[in-house]
Amino acid sequence: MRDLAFSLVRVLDPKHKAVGDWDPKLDADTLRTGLRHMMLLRIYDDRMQTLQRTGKLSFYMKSLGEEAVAIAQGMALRDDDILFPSYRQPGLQLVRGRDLVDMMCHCISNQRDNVKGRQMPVHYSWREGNFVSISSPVGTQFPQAVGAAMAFAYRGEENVAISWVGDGTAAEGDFHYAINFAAVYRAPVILNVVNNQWAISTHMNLSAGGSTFAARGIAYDLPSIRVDGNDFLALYAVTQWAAERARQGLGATFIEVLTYRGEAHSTSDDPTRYRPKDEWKSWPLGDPVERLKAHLKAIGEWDNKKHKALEKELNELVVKSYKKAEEFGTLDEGPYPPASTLFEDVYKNELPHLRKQRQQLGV
Ligand SMILES: Cc1ncc(C[n+]2csc(CCOP(=O)(O)OP(=O)(O)O)c2C)c(N)n1
Ligand SMILES: [Mg+2]
Repeated sequence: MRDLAFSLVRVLDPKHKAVGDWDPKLDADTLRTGLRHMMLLRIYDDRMQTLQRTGKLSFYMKSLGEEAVAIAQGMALRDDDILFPSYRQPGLQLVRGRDLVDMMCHCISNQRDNVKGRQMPVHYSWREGNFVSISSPVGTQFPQAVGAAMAFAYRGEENVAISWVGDGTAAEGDFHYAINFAAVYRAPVILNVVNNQWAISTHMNLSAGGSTFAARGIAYDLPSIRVDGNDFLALYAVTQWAAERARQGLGATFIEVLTYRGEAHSTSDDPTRYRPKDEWKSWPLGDPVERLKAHLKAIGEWDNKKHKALEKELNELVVKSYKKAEEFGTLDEGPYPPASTLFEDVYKNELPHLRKQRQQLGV
């Protein structure tokens, strides 16, 4: 399979038909579900970014242009497979049916925030969905996913662990520790590098080292595949293949997901300082939402009227969810989680210096 690390797996052709060996042959309902999740993610992102700009959230990060990554890859897995995402795959929660109100309460850091205001917005955590907390230091999730996969294997369980890091993060030590252990122990894990061309303002040329990211997996003797990250069907097929391999005890797969970060890195970034405005509209691999929509239309399973109606429905859902979320507190006025929660949930027994700090706070 060596060539797969240097080429590009694609299923959707220029006429929006599904072609080739990798066609996962999904039924129209599954495709429509994928489209719905991707559209919801985009609408949710737009609304949340606007709320940040009007002072209702402290910070936000969009997934624009990368919606297929979390949605297609998430849909190709089982709900009991464990997810170790970066901040760029919040869409996994939509696949697993998380309540939008809970996601919003987390971003506002209000009383219903399940991480009690201790994390930055977009650093979701959702135990019931097997969605492991996002960590700000990039890359820590990669070795954690390998460890979780090794635990599944020791216990004789069929589950798979999956993780994502960015192109910039692939220059971290954690990346190499993870793929080394994944290969040596044949861990049932899927390790993805989402090459969205940018690490904040640093272009991926500075971390790629002149070859593809997928090529790195070969050095570790891992099956390594480079896939079109804006092609819902290709992403689904490659992930399904990797998950089946892992479940059969054949070990880890390494995937480079080729895509483009459509928006700023975060609300603290201004990309017009380092790249042309709207550059993502010229990305040769197109827009993942538009491509799946065009495919559904090409096979006679979708039309513009249905699309408009769905857009309206999802817009209303997001607006309604935000109104509900605000009932549990706003960034400006609270109520917030009580200060005493700062000292809970980490240590089983209170440590002396923390007791002192808690007493100083008077909580
Ligand atoms: C260990 C560490 N170093 C630096 C940072 C600051 N930082 C946050 S995101 C980021 C860029 C990551 O880029 P990439 O891995 O390509 O992911 P993307 O944002 O493109 O999804 C950097 C440098 C950090 N959070 N953690
Ligand atoms: Mg990147």
